Amino acid sequence: MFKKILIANRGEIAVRIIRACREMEIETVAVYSEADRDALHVQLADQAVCIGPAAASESYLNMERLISATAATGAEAIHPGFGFLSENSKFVRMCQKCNIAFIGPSAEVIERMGNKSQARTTMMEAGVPVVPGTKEPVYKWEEGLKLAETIGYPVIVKASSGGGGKGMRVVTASEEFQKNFLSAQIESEKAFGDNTMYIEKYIERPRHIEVQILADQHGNVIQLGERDCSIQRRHQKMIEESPSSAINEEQRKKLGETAVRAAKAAEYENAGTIEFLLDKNGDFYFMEMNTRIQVEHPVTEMVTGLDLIKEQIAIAAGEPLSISQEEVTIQGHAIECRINAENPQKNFMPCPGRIEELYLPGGNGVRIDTALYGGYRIPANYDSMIAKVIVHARDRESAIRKMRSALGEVIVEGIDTNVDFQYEILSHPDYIEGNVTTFFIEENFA
Ligand code: MV4
Repeated sequence: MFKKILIANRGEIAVRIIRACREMEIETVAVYSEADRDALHVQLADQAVCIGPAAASESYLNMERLISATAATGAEAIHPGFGFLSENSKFVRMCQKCNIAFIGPSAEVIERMGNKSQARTTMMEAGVPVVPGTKEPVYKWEEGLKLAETIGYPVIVKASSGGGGKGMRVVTASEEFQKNFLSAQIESEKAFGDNTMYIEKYIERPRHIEVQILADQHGNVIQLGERDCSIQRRHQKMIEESPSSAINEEQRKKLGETAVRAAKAAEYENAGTIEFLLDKNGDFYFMEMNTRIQVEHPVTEMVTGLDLIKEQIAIAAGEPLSISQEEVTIQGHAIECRINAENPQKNFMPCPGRIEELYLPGGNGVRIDTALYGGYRIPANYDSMIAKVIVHARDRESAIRKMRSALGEVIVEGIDTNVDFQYEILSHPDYIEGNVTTFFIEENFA
């Protein structure tokens, strides 16, 4: 096992990783920017290294400085968390060259799944259901138009390098195709330096359902059930839960088996997520694979009793998975609400600042993942997510009640948060009934 790990991240996920390391008796090295001198992860780690100015590009995204900090402190591995360099194959290669273990999949797998058009082809060939659409990448709108006619409108044009909604356009009729294809392509060229596109049938009012995967270096691949992440706004998830109320046991079994098949086709290693779209007929289709630990991993931890960060570290150290598929059980229901420093009344404008007063709930089945403390000043340079409230109860209704109770106790003074907005969602009859799609927020809280 590793003796020392460097955590190339900040905020609640850095704290989460430090805690897992401490339980495993692994020493930790935090890195921080000049804006993060007072951050909690710096105080909790065994060692801390300043890696540059506030701008992420000069600190948390600066590969050379991260590698130097790893070498200087004698850490043997880097945990990237999520965001920042977590899905950067160049960084993985750099780690490899420097004899540092990257806690995540190989550079090749990151590239194979990062190219969404290639990922689609890989899945088609493995017999994983994908949305009807193109097999080969599309570069010219004329070529795309012909394919769109055979797929049938509405279609969705997507950038191969995309994700998170960038370089994506819905097209409802032939006359609209050219301009939408070209604007998606130009956006992709600008954002990713890649003009490779693909086209799919547009699934109307879908649900977003994803399956957690663990794969070790010994060929063991297991799935830990699904998460329903349909409650999101502008491609930012807000509430995630497990299991999904939208599928039955038969669909769940098929979904899990499909996810394992997908991970094997990708030759995956470490923790990963297979994302699916679920349509109104109950059919699901592969959408993308995420090659990192995700923000919402705690809901899977709550229903399985596993520690996904510890599993990630053990996998990277060459150990076998701690459990087999047969030993995995899903117990009860878990929900996560992301708490952001933002103002829902002002179009969710970010609201950094000093935490003047802080009280966070606890109690039976309530978990808080955060790096907040009273008096802490939230810097304006990074993501606005400041805490995750996760609850676990015997069933969905009890979990919703527990979440409302927990959110009702939260006190964060000095900044605006989305806590009340989250409470409103949890009180909405359609949410309570499980009658939601990825357009729930837009349709109900506009
Ligand atoms: C789709 C889709 C409908 N049909 N693909 C959005 C982000 C990107 N990862 C893929 N996305 C979508 N792809 C087809 N063929 C609808 C979406 C989509 C969506 C997906 C998941 C969660 C929220 C979403 C919000 C709007 C659109």
